[in-house]
Amino acid sequence: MSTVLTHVTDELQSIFDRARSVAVLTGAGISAESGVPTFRGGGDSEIWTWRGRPVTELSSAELIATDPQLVWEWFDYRRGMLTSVEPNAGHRALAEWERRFEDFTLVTQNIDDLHRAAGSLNVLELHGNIWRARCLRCASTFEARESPLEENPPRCLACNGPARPDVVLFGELLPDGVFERAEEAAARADLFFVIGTSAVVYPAAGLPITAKRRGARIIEVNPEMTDISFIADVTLLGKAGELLPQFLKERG
Ligand code: BV8
Ligand code: ZN
Repeated sequence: MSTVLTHVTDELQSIFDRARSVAVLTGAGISAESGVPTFRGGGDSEIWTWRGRPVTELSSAELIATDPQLVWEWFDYRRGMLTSVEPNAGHRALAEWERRFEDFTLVTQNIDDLHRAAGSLNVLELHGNIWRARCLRCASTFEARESPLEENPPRCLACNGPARPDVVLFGELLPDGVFERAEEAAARADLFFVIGTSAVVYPAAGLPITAKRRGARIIEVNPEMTDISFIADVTLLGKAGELLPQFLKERG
């Protein structure tokens, strides 16, 4: 069972300062303080629904095969929300951590691009990116930032074919290579942070388990206990935007 703390103690700080290889897995919770809805809204509250349908149905391989225009309307709605949000102190702290450690890997389940907007340079996006589209005809990908969409579906810049969101939907495989690189980082980490995720979606949620098995110390950052708390050495109970910057504070 993990030690539950509500702030960064001197002992936790020295574990952080001594770490040689750090990996971080983030989920929707790290964007919550930017005003982006999470999928499960915290606690065991209902999963996020839109037009009466749950995210697991709206973001699914099944629905994009049967109703791609509805899936684009759902992503257009979410893109519309993201045009007015900024990264928060939690995102910015992780961008600073990247500069502090010789071996640092940031893995995110989020598709909101906020880590990159906060200055993180090397981000492994397990589930793709809401601002990128992929052509169904020639498979080329391109930035599609207009919000709202001018055309549904957007047309490929190369061949004018119909495009889909370049996002991994439920029931779809992750992009080649990304998960393998994330697993390598988890396997060599001596310190692994699990931040803002309910850890129910696989294969992402398997990364802290790999890290633990290979000897990493696991620190969870979340206002509530989760499915992964049982393998955490420490659960920092609280908000990422308040807790992550504490690791960067100069200590007297
Ligand atoms: C795969 C992009 C192999 C889209 C996402 C039955 C049918 C079909 C599939 C499955 C099935 N059963 C299991 C599966 C596999 C499935 C899965 O795991 N399903 C779950 C629901 C059980 N996985 C897949 O399908 C994956 N692919 O398995 O491929 C395969 C292929 C074909 C056939 C068979 C096998 C692909 C999964 C990727 C799906 N795409 N995102 C989109 O964004 O719309 S997943 C999406 O949901 C997110 O990316 C993320 O991964 C997940 C949401 O989880 P969280 O990020 O954790 O968010 P959540 O709201 O749950 O939690 C937020 C947390 O933050 C909370 O704990 C809260 O307390 C905390 N918090 C709140 N505020 C703060 C905070 N923390 C810190 N600070 C705060 N301020
Ligand atoms: Zn094309």
